[in-house]
Amino acid sequence: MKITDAKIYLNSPGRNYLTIEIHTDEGVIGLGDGTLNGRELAVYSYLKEHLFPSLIGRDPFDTEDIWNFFYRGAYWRRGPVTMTAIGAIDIALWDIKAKALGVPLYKLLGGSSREKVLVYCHASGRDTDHAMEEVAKKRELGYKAIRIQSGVPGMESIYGISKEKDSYEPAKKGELPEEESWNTSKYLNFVPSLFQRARDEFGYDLHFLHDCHHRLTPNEAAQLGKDLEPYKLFWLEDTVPGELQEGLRLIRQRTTTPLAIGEIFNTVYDCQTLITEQLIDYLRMTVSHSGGITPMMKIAAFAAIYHVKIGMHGPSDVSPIALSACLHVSRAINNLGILEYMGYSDKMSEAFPHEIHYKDGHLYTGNAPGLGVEFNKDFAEKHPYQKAYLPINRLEDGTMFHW
Ligand code: GCO
Ligand code: MG
Repeated sequence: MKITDAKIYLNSPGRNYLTIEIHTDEGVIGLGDGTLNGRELAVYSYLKEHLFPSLIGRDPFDTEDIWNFFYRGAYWRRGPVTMTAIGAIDIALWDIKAKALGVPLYKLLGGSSREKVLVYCHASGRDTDHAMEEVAKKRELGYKAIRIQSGVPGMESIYGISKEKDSYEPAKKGELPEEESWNTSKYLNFVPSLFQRARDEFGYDLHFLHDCHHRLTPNEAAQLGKDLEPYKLFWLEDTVPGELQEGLRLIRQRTTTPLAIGEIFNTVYDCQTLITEQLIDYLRMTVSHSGGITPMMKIAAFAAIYHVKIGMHGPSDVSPIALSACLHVSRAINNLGILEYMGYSDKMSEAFPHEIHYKDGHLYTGNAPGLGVEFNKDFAEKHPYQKAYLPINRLEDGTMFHW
């Protein structure tokens, strides 16, 4: 089998998604997702100008060599743009392999370790009362694990909360990023009361999660982790910025609240210390931003040796193509923790008809060969790309801060 063509599409059926198709001489077409929220055009040109030309004539079954060709062969390694571009191609090649062999993708990744994959959804409230209403709604839908975010008294805006809607999409359309502001003390004083209320109202049967979105120092994170210990979180996510792996050592020594991090990592070199020193409980790297299925399977196996479980990032800023790749990997690996799932609108499912199926707190793959996702180009092309950016964040005195 030989690759004959590679095509790229950037559409916005609700939000911007970058989709690729890899064509073969046997008529099998593989789909990949290269969406990188707010940086889509950089991935677009990296793929089109620098990677696609080298694909033509290659055997799509040679995923290991093709991956290494793009990773090692560029000389300039790593980084979210590069790794997301390589990831899109790798996902599409695995889709081709599974389609050509007539099996769902997980069958090529070690087969089924479980029939269904535990997922967590989001409950986002403008204040505690609203957050509790959202938790109740999600529990009604059968979710067993719920991430709770809430507006904080005295703060204008915060990660995870939309002023207008119950759901939250962080990227805002426009030519420039929006600005938010932040106050760590107000946040730290508030969050424990949110989870106390959640446990008082819902008991201990549901799993609760929380995302700090990289805004704390290690000591602040340790304080929060200790304050939250009575409420038995499933995990506390992204406490500190992810670049400094040693930071997690300080947090780990001081709290037993389980720690998760990794959505902005793109190679194993972002987390090898976190894994080998067992500084985290859950690694949140996602397939498309980490160079694809080829490296993700290796990273999962490496993490398994050190008792670290995989809890992949799967928000709506990956399309159903990448989410399906995460789902098949999650079904196959032994050390699954959980998978993030926000669902897709009807419009999105029309653009990407898919077999991903939610029931009673879990996601199911289908049995179609490959990823089980299609791309409805005609529909998607009616919704052209619109520039959108993630916000930036400043402290209340104007100092530039982490978003
Ligand atoms: C999560 C993430 C997202 C990110 C988003 C940025 O845990 O789902 O933190 O909400 O903010 O992926 O594009
Ligand atoms: Mg997060």
